[in-house]
This record gives sequence, C-alpha cells and structure tokens, in this order.
Amino acid sequence: MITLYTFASGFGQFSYSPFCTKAGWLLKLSNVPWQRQDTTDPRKMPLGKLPAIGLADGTIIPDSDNIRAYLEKTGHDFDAGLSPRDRAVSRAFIRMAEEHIYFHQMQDRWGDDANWAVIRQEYFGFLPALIRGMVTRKLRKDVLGMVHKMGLGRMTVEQRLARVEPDFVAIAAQLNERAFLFGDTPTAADASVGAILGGVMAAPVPTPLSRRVAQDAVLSAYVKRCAAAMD
Ligand SMILES: N[C@@H](CCC(=O)N[C@@H](CS)C(=O)NCC(=O)O)C(=O)O
Repeated sequence: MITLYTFASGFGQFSYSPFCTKAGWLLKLSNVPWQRQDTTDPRKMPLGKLPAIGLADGTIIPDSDNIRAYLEKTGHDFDAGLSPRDRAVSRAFIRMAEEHIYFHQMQDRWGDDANWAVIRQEYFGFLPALIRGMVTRKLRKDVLGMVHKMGLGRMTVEQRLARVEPDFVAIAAQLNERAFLFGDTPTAADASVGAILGGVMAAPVPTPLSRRVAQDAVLSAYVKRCAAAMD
C-alpha cells in the first residue's frame, strides 16, 4: 500500500497544498491502493517539501511530478489517448499552473494581511504559542522574500492580476466547452491545473485574484468539476 504524505485538508480542499491535492488525485486516477498520512513537517522528506509517497519497501518518493512518473512507470498512463501534440500542450499547461499561477496564490495567502491571519492559525496553530510568533514571522519573511526576488512580490495587485489574466484565458480556451482540459475525462493536466485553480479560489478571505476565478463561470465550474471528480 502506498502512503501519501500530505499537508492536512483545509479551505474545502483535499489539502492546503495544491501539490498534495494533485498527488492525491493522481493516486486516485491510477487506481492503486493508497492511504493518506497528514503531517505538518516537510523537513523530514527527501526534498524538504510535500507531497511525497512512501512505498511498501520503505522508499520515499518526493515531488508530485516524481509521483506521477512513478505511477506511470508502474503502469498507469494519465494521458492515455492523447496525441503527442496534446501531451506537449498538457506539459505546458502543467508548468503554467505550477510555476506561475501557484506563486500568485502564494502571494495572496502569505502577503495579504487578512489571509495571513487565517493561514498563520490554520497552518501553524499546532506550534506552541511561545514560539509560534517567532517561527511564523521568519517563515513569512522567507516566503515573501522568495516571491519578491521572483518579481511577482514587487507588483501591485492590479499588475499581478494583469500578469495572470492570459493564463486564465488560456485555460478557458483550452477547455473549449469540454468538461476537462483534453475532453470528457480528467488527465494529468487537470490534476495540476484543477488543484492550483482550486487553491486560488479557496482563499480563506476573498481577494481580487480568488474573485477573478470564482466569478468566472467557466473556470469556477471547472474547479468544482475537478473537485467532484476527485471525491
Ligand atoms: N514541485 C513540488 C512543489 C511542492 C511544494 O512546493 N510544496 C510546498 C507546499 S505547496 C511545501 O512543501 N512547502 C513547505 C516548504 O517549502 O517548507 C511538487 O510538485 O511536489
């Protein structure tokens, strides 16, 4: 039995972490027996991040992309039926969601004071009150410093919305009135894009970014469809 090491569920999502949500969905799609084990400490994992999976022989495989590769190596093709060209487009959508849209969500959760107040309690409420303030201040500084170095953290909210808008337009165009990005059934791209958009929409305190997705009939219906398919 595979064990998925994941951050806990929250904000109506399989996990606070969209990458853990993605991994959970990939496991479900692959029909292998698995169980989840929630943890608050990614430092114990080989890459210091979650998700990771533990195999019966004790091997730990970190990173949602490696988890996908493992599940594919052991027999499941998430993109069965897709042409080489569609597989290439799928790869680009995954990168767009994970390496761009995700960081907008991060800036929303960690940068916006109202969201941070909720996040701090939800993510780190387990820490003893005596050290919680010190630890969370440092973590917040590190995360926001990283997004600042990327450039996103230097933008106004309006500039960030303008930067991510073409990504949302591309997702809606790719859906093209279909249920999922490549047709009637979910593929690997949906596990990434659906999880990341779901995370954006699930801001505990609505932001211009979360409203942008929630108020888009196509994108919000897609997020709900992905969540239902994962249940
Ligand atoms: N590329 C990784 C990204 C995983 C990731 O960024 N995980 C975050 C949560 S969303 C994490 O573990 N953060 C904790 C940390 O960096 O200390 C994947 O696809 O699994």
